[in-house]
Amino acid sequence: MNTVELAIFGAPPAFEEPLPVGQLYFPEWSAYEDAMRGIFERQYYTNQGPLTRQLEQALEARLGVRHAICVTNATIGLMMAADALGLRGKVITPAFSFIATSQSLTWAGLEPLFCDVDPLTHQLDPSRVEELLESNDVGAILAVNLWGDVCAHDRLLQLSERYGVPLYYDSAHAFGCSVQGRAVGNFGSLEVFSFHATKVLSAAEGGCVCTNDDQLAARLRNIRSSYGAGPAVHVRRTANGRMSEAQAAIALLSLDNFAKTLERNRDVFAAYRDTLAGLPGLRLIEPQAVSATNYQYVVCEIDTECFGLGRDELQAVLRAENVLARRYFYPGIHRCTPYDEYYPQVGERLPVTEALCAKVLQLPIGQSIDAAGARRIGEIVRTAQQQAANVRRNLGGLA
Ligand code: T4K
Repeated sequence: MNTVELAIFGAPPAFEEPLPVGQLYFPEWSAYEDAMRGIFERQYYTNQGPLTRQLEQALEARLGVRHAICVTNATIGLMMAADALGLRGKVITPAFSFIATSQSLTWAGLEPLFCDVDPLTHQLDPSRVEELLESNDVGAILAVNLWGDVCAHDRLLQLSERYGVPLYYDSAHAFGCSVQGRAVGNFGSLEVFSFHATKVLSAAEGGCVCTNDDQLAARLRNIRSSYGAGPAVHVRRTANGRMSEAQAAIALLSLDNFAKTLERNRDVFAAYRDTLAGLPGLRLIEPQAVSATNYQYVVCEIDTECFGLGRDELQAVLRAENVLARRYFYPGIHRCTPYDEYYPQVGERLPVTEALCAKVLQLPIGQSIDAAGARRIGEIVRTAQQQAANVRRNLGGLA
């Protein structure tokens, strides 16, 4: 393995252009132009247009799910889901997630009941879920399928049935994953995907709620459209969660390219795995519970003592190389506004979340990087570890 000259010591940055962490797939210009021309010619821009319907059918067929309801973004999909499920009160959910997970509950008038996660997989810990169900009046479980992996669904389902509370999923990170041949999108009462530009299937902005429950789907379709839509069913209130035709067009093109996206991600992930293998104090998180993953994120844990540098120091080293590694998720949701004010002491019962927020670092994957780039980043990380004492001195004691 090569040792490289580090930019923090004055070498030129390893990459000329900044390398972001997200997927950032965008179609070829000519395909994009054709799709936009079609929309202009039809003069039908939103409100369940032909491309949105086509996308929903393609998603239903691909996932083997009865209903795929496309929405503006996953955040509003999660808000609509909480209303469609008729939830009240406290909802068990991880604080180790993107803040949108909990914000969806707050917007729906619900209270997130933060639950700790598994230290190895980072997914919601069913034992901690059970403790919270025992000691609280709980309205639902909102689990998050993180990092192209999934939660311990069977155990969560048992708990949801035993305590009579619905189980639903924020699957913003899990499009394209499956568990023993069953596509993610078919688990729990419903699942919500994100099609944000940083996600493996992109509509630039967008999302989708999937369910096999006809009644729930009818409610979701009504909530999505301000005047209601489809068969008249009772809903508490409606919103505007509609996906535009431009978003649907991009998502359809992204879906056409999906096999290539997965192949590229697999190669990049394998290159990271090879170059980072055996590095003291660094653990690369590998999806555990899925039979197929999307490799949407490259997540590392940095153990400061063993690696010789802290996570933030390594991030500074990488930034100097134009590698925009991110600290997803930092801080934990429980330490963000307004939750830090609502629940100031909650960190005490989230020791795993607290530890992960201090040591997790996300490396680039997606369109802006190939396997050679991933190897280069791996070599930078390896060199930083080998020269940890000098790096630390140079950075001047960054935490
Ligand atoms: N649940 C979970 C578990 C989630 O992770 C998310 C979203 C949601 C729910 C909600 O889904 P949506 O409502 O968003 O559909 C990003 C994404 O905006 C967000 O979608 C994602 N999770 C989250 C994990 O990451 P930021 O604020 O960290 O992204 P941002 O804008 O800093 O972009 C990341 C990097 O990519 C930067 O270096 C800039 C670069 N970039 C970004 C965009 C959008 C580009 O170069 N071009 C671009 O177009 O949240």
